[in-house]
Amino acid sequence: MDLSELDLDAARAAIAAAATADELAEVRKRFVGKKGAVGRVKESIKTLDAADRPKVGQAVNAFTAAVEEAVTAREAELGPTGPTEPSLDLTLGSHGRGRGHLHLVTQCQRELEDVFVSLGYQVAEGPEVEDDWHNFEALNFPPGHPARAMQDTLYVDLGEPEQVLLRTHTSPVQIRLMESQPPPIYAVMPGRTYRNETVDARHSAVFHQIEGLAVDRGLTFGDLAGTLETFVSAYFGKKLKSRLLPSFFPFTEPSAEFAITCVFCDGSGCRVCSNTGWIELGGCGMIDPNVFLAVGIDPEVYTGFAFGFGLERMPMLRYGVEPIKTFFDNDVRFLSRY
Ligand code: FA5
Repeated sequence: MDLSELDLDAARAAIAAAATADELAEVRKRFVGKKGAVGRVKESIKTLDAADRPKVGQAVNAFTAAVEEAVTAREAELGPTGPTEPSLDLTLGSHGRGRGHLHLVTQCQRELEDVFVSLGYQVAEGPEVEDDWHNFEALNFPPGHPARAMQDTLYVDLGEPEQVLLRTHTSPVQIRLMESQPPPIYAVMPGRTYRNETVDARHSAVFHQIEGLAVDRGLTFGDLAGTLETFVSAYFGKKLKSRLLPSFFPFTEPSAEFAITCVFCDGSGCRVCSNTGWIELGGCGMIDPNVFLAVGIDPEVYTGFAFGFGLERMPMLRYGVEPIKTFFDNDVRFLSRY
């Protein structure tokens, strides 16, 4: 872990020296990009003791915010195309050359990753084409288990029949993490997921989830509820009403469903929430001992919790975007608005 990489004076000097928008974008990447200083420090957070992670996470967030602020100020000085030599202006009409920006789902993903990094979590990813072991069996869905029918699976025509599939949720990344590192583990795992599902106002066949996993000694359902509250209020503010209801997932026991009041009807019932007044954000629960046994973790020593939330549903509720297909239509009016 080399915190000297987060050198704000050096970043500010480089930003001030950038003479064009392209140079500025390069400098930004060098300091806060995935492969830049921030990316490297975030990557090495997982090597730290759990107790040291929040401090480093907060340092990363403070550094990122200060660099972004300096970049925005420099962008304003340079203008959209950088300083220009006096020349003949051949621009037609008043259409400027707009800059692109991150998609709303990516913005939401990054915002949530930052919340969890500041809680000491690592960010991990897994493959979208999965095998049956990671997507189902290690998660305590044995072959023929009726709960498999809850996830309308799209199979890939590879290898043995029905052994390779497009992952139906981000939970297989939990298995990959637990197979590859010993506890304590605190991780979030965002990514794209696929289901052979009928599209409606809040369901899509391709969507994103963000998974959370914590494995340590002595974790309880109270830790899970507190973590959910922290991240939901960080994204939505404290105003929304939420509820946890008993539910079932083969890989958690007890399991719960987390929902917040439908913002489209204020809880009175509408098309988007199927007249229930609530929109489910995700499922959660305490890791089932069978899952620990499948990955070689001793359930007598460790406990853990996990959750998996639909990513699109968060900006849907924060900004009142519906139906969910709006996120995938690529209508430039939607893209440029958020
Ligand atoms: C799961 O996918 C579990 N893996 C969640 C979980 C993780 C439970 C860890 C316990 C521990 P579920 O099928 O309910 O659960 O999906 C979770 C969330 O994904 C839903 O609440 C919803 O917000 C989102 N989601 C599910 N299907 C769709 C869909 N077709 N379109 C958009 N979002 C969806």
